[in-house]
Amino acid sequence: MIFFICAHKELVGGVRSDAQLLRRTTIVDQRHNSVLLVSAVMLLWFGAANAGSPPGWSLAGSKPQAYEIGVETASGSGSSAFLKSRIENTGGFGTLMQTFSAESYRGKRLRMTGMAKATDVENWAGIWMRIDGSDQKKMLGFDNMQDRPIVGSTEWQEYNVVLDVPDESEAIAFGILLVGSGRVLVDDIRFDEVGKDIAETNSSERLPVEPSNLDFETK
Ligand SMILES: [Ca+2]
Repeated sequence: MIFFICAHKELVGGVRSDAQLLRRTTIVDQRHNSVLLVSAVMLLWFGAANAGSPPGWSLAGSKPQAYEIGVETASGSGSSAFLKSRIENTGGFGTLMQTFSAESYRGKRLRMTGMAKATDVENWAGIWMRIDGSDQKKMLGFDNMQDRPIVGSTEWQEYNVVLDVPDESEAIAFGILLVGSGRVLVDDIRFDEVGKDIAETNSSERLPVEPSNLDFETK
């Protein structure tokens, strides 16, 4: 739980600084548009990794300076985003994230689905979603896959996070996080309203419907 609270504060702090950085970077990028275009065309053919925030996304976390985000384009299979460590001992986590209004999803159960691929993830990684109210100290919902982490090296695989969006929700933050060193790719994220028959993945909310094994006879 301590990690959850720390993560929340760091993520909120990281967004503001990154938004400012992004604005500055955009101005510089416009000056070098022609150079970037030529480079992009040359690299695209072989598959390229372009450093810098994908539009709409930012880098945050407890140690964002230890991580790098960007877009990777593989020949024939489109673009995905990467989040990777810049150093071996990161001393924390980095996340590729964005935030949007909860307005369209209030009172609904929301499932986030994303494709992810891990390479040499030393500690763990996961896709995550957080539901925020007007009081930023209190999360209304949060799941970062800590109880079902992505570890080591994996092929492309689909992952889900399911959370209720209470009526008092203001914002929905989401992304992919990487704790420690390694590299993750993420792509094709989508959000769907689901019924109450689909269980929430928020571990603290996932309580059994009934008490069980009260006579201790279950083997
Ligand atoms: Ca894609």
